[in-house]
Amino acid sequence: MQTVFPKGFLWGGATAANQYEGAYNVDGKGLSVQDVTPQGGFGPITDGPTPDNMKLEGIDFYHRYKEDIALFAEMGFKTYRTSIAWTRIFPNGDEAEPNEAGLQFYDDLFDELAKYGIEPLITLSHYETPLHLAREYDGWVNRKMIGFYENYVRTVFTRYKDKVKYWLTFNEINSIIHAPFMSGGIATAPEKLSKSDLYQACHHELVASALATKIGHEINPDFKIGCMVIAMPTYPLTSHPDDIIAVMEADRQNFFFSDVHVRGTYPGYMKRYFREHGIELNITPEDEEILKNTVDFVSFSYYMSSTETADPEKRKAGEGNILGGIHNPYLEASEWGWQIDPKGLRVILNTFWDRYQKPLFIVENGLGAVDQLVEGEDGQLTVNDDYRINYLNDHLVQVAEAIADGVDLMGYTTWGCIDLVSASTAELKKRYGFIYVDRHDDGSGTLNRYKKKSFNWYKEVIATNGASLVKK
Ligand code: BGP
Repeated sequence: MQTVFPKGFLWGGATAANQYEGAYNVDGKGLSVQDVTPQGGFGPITDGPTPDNMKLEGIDFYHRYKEDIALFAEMGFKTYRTSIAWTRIFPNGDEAEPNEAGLQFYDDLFDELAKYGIEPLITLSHYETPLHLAREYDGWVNRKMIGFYENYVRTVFTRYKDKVKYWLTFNEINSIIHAPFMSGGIATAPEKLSKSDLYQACHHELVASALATKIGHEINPDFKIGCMVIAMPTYPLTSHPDDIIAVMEADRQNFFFSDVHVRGTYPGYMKRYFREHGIELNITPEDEEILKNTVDFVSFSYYMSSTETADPEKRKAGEGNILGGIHNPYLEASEWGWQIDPKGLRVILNTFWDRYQKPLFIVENGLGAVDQLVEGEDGQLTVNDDYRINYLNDHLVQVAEAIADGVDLMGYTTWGCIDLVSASTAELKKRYGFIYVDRHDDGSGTLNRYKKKSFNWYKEVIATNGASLVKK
């Protein structure tokens, strides 16, 4: 295929500290909300860390990062997305002074990436709220969180100002609506959480995000700071006008977050939603000023589209994707029931571009699947993951279509470029990587790394800047 990917396109992979670093209590690290959710972000909360929690050890990236980064470099990564674990820097979250050992770890990690010319892309908060802040303050419901987050981001921006250029403020900030504990550190049970408290928490995160953008630009004007949202284009089940309105309203629950980040002010449709749902928010004039610090780019994860209808009967009948919506009869689904829709990626890229005219960055996309480790032709253990290659190829072909449409896209990082623990289910058997990690849900495994077939496939895609992709 003739490539349309621009020169300097940031090809790479994405991870998050809590899903792969392990070493959950090493070198002064504090506990985060992940250490008490052994069944994933939607599951029950335990009193403390339990041995069945696969995230405690992760894939031990903390001790193996040099070996893993060498493999990323071999694939030709131009960028690498990971998060800083807030609890390595501020173990409880409300301390005045940071933990030096935590800061040193990320210094070493960024130095290692620099050795290979790989540009770090750093998420400041990826579902890793310090547990103490969840328990003591009810997480982002509490306004004090803005100050704790400010202290944390100021510390890491200052420390890494010459090592990191690309930053994301909150991973999938709109997920707080679906998973208040994992995403917002909100300890109040969802059924007891009022809508006012939930949207107040959203507001606090939005203010904190804008404040981080402001502080970051003051510390280093060259920083590029983006928001990060779950992108999910919504389709109508039928052409009935009521279904079209249902789509518009569903979309707005997601667009709300990127609209505020890009426009620096609350959209009218959200003010109406608050009014009509009895949601009263405490928004100060200072908050309104801070929100005016808008992002440099919009980044997002893309796994699925969603389908909506206004018909309650059809709604009941059709179970859809993890984040709602109903079943789309035209799409197939992954083994975890996530409906696969490469063209939806072209749709959402165009939608965001038309809406914002801001550079975009796809920072997550990929297929979670069960992999089988087998002996390859060269005698080495490998995984013949043609299903993953097909999935990524088909999505990237649609990315190319969007670029041809005129979308300004900075880069593409596949999710879980090395196998890691799932966010939604905390399973290891849901694998996304180009690199297989020998670790299993019962805790067994050598932690050895093996290249899957997709490893060389992706290497070729990067080396040819997309020319090796196959348009079917
Ligand atoms: C996103 C999260 C990631 C990641 C991914 C895949 O929502 O930002 O942390 O895990 O989804 O989801 P899962 O791990 O549940 O398959």
